[in-house]
Amino acid sequence: MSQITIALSKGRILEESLPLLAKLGLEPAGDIDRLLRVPSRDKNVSFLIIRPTDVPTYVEYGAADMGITGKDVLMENGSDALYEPLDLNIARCRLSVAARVGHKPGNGTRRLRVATKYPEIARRHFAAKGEQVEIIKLYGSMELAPLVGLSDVIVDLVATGKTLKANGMEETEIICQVSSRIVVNKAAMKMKHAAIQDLLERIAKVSGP
Ligand code: PRT
Ligand code: MG
Repeated sequence: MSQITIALSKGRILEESLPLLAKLGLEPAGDIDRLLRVPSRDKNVSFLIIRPTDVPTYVEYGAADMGITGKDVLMENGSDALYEPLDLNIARCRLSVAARVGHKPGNGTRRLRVATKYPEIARRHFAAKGEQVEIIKLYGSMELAPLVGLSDVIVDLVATGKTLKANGMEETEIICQVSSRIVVNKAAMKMKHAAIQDLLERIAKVSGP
């Protein structure tokens, strides 16, 4: 049986990945809060615990055979080098445009300023509508930007909408729905076909819509 390395996304995706893996008897066997590399209860499977944004890189270069990360991450970074065979339907949220409540942006003469951790997704979204915008790249706390005049709108993930509401903001457009996906290295898909196919089938059974 081939050895399979799976790159897991730290944080909220990990929290929702663990119960799913547990159903397959694939719990990490080690301290996932500290270790970056953890064996599983199945001796043929081991895990890397890394940031969601790093998962595509590890899988693309074959440092991991497969991985779990958010569709937002895959859309932003372009995932042509990876197979994306499975939607896990976990860590569900949406990518939205949001603005301050009551401030309808985009009527001014200057270009709309968009603050976001997702410059590519934002650029494509507004370009598709024929809107020239100025993108301001941030690494977190996007909700702050319109409140202090850094931007007119933000493009960010929304789940319950509580964070927007707490900051006096509201969604003005939904760009797309987001959930976590399995990605697979293309060479591994060929070289370790049986093992990966078997895993994918088992995961598909426990990741209902
Ligand atoms: O390493 P990196 O910085 O990329 O990741 P991170 O440290 O931000 O990781 P983490 O744990 O936040 O997980 C990010 C991934 O979880 C995203 O890439 C999504 O695929 C997924 N996800 C699902 C979410 C949310 N739901 C979500 N609600 N990521 C972030 N949020 C934010 C949201 O933007 C808001 O600020 O959580 C806050 C609460 O949302 P509300 O709407 O419920 O208030
Ligand atoms: Mg975060």
